[in-house]
Amino acid sequence: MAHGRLAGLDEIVDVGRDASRGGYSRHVWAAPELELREWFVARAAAVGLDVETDRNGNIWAWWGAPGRDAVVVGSHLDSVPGGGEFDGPLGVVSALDAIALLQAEGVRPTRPCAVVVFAEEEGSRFGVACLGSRLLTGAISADRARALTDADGVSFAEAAAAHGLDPRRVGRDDEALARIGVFIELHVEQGRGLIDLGGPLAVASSILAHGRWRIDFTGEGNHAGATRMGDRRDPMVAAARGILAIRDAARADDRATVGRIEAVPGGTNVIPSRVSTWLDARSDLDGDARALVAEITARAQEAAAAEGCEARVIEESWSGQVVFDPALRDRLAASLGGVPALPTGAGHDAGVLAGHVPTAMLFVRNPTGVSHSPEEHATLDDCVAGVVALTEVLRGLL
Ligand code: HGY
Ligand code: MN
Ligand code: MN
Repeated sequence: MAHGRLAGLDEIVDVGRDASRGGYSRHVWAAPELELREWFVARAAAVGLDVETDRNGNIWAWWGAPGRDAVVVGSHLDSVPGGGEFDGPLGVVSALDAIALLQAEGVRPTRPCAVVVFAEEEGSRFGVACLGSRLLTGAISADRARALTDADGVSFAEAAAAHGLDPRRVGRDDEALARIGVFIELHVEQGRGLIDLGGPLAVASSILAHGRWRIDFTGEGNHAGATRMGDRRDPMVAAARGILAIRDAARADDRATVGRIEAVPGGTNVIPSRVSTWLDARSDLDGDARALVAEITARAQEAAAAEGCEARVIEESWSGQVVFDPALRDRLAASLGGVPALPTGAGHDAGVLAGHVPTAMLFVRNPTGVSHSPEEHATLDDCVAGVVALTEVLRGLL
């Protein structure tokens, strides 16, 4: 097995390393993500591609003239807090490498072709995953997106304006969407699917229905020393009960996670007045995911009431189940010698686009089976196999 990494990944290996969390923190329009954008522009230019940023902050690198019915391939460069090296960048680097290989073979595309980098795929800064592709397709309204705020209270509109976009022009972009004839996203696999199957590559079959909800537990802020235990309405205790209830509400095939919690005002000697928890819930079918959240809502309210508190559940985003275009999936799998099809629990820009254009995904084996963590991995051999497969797929589409 070869060691090392694809040259493109090697070039960005130190960008956005997070010394306190481990891994990488590359949030949209923060310094590391801006550096990655610059790196992408330079690397795309080196392959002879013409780069433009659309009105939602997504970057497009065109091989030849932009136009309709294009073969578009790409992924994202942002990360979760303390994320891995491959989630996003592997798809971008592989796309550029695949085009360079086709150019070296003297291939002349018969239709337009572009590499795209979607903005804020993880929603780590503004809370809504796949924000760039949701804006492009109109899956989120421009008004709602403009009003989203980051942890410092900076709105998406303000951040967009500070980075060269016109916030009045963010939103559904029918012209950009009409250019996409087919979209292919290569991605590191994020579970154990390919470990279990013992192969380096798969195509995607489906994505779980999923969404994000903020659950606000409210009680009475008070003094940690002066308030007797029996006199408290402590939303931190309500949240603790609520989180256990969330775990208990989820069945084996569901996914329910609280990965983020915020106490207000957040002092060691202060009983909080509010505790916000963020729920990420997923299930195979839309109805199952909705039923899970309804069950969680009821249990959170019960848990809150037991502590004299209240719980309010606010939906922040929703993505229905995605079944990828079966004909395209099968065509890709066959062109790669019959690789397997795998479902995934992770969301992707490909999932957003799948409702609008024929879309497919290629997965590269992750030998740790771990993702959204510094432990995420892909061997050089498997990454090379991914680039070769993507090249083959593009050859068949161009
Ligand atoms: O959250 C997700 O599933 C994705 O990685 N954005
Ligand atoms: Mn991710
Ligand atoms: Mn990703």
